[in-house]
Amino acid sequence: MSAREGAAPFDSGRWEAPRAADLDIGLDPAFVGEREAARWLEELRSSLPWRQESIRIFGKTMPVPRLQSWHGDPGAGYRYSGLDLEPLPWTPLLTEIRGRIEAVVGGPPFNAVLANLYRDGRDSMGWHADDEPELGPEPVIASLSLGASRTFHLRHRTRRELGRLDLQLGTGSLLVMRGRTQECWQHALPKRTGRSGPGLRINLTFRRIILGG
Ligand SMILES: O=C(O)CCC(=O)C(=O)O
Ligand SMILES: [Mn+2]
Repeated sequence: MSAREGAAPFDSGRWEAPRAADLDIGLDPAFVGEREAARWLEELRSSLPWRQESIRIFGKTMPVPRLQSWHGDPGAGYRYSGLDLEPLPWTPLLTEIRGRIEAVVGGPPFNAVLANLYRDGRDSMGWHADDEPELGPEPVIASLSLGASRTFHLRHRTRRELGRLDLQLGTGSLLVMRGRTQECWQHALPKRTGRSGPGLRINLTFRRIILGG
């Protein structure tokens, strides 16, 4: 874990903090209770203007396998996998959730959030890191999961002998990634199919965009 000024270590009773080289993550599996998580899930599902974006991969335009909504302070624009996303305004619920997360994460305020909606187990996110230049060095990403539990994979970019780390992101869980995690590791949310595949899940990743960059 990189000990940086202002970042409390992930070692209180709240956090599970798997240790590996260049990894600085903490998971609170019960950041909010099930009832509140269910209420947030339903309100976000029904009120955010969910869109299915397209990205260009190897010259082909493909819809991303999930729905998204990008919110933030004015000017907190963001390029994501070749997409230019201008932020929509904060909603009262997103502002409330942001405050609750900032109270346990500390550090400067988050100024943007990417909301992802996974309709079922066929929706997914491929291997990537949240390492866009507008996030600056050693970004802090706080990721809240609501609804169906999904497996979250992590792998080191160069040291494949470290193997894959699998985290279960259940409803109401909060995953914080910081330090060199984005620089050195990638993460993914694989499809999970099968007869009793997972249902609806919403994930909110709060970020700090460096404005005017
Ligand atoms: O849905 C998740 O848990 C992952 C989301 C993610 O990695 C992202 O939005 O960059
Ligand atoms: Mn990510």
